[in-house]
Amino acid sequence: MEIQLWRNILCPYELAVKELILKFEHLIIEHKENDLYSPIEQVTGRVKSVSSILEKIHRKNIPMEKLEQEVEDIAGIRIICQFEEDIDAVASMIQKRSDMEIKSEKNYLKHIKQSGYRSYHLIIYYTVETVHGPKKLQVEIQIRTLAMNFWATIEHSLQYKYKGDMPPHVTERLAKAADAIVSLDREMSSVRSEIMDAQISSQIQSNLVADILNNIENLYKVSNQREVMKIQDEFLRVFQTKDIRQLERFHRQLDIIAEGYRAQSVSSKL
Ligand code: 0O2
Repeated sequence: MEIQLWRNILCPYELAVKELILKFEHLIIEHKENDLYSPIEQVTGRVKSVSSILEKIHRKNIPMEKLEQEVEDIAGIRIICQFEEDIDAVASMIQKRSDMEIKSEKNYLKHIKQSGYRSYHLIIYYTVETVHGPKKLQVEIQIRTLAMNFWATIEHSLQYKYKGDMPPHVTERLAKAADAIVSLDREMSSVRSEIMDAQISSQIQSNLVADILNNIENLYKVSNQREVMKIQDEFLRVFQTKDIRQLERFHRQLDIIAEGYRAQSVSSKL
């Protein structure tokens, strides 16, 4: 197969990976802007390398003409969550979307691999627009916690190092580490609601501050500068109290002041 042909094959998958990363990252932003906890912590993606594709089709005896049909992970997205409970939330978010159609799932959380590997895999159909028209592709989405990802990354490197011939003492250590990861995920889940509350509060504060500063900036353009300086000093004082209720009160008062200026400017235009 010529190099040019590989480029033609892989190009739409590159587009799919870019689009999907953007879409999942945007979901994180939307959650944060709406003061909601995001079940997605990070998103990464990759297009499988040609050598990895060749190795897979050789290992699974896949004919070249069936490559795109049978190699389901040419495009791969990895979604990292903080807690095990978030994995289900992400899977059902994907299920409800109209731009992604689930083909199959592999639940390595319920059915842990012999290596100790845990992750939730979905194969989806996703359509990209190319110069030749729409193209429906398969994409593998791996959903796992930060802890599961830590383990899988290390184990993947060791698999690469030992090329399928891992010494028993390394396998044993990895199995022990996998057990420790199960305990860690369980432990973190038990404090999930506390951690979520803390993260949501910090997000609310950050959104409030951004809103207040935006309002102050707008006021600066239309009102008396000395007055705006006083408002800014008051904001800094309230901010230093670290009391979210005071910050919310200040935000409401500022909204009323800004509304007053808006009404004034409308009536002066009439
Ligand atoms: P890469 O570099 O991530 O692309 P197979 O590919 O034959 O192993 P299958 O049926 O195609 O298996 O899909 P499966 O089992 O869902 O695995 C696909 C991907 O899951 C793998 O891709 C890995 O990324 C990950 N994975 C599966 N099992 C393990 C494991 O035991 N340890 C680690 N670290 N990762 C695993 P690739 O192609 O192997 O690698």
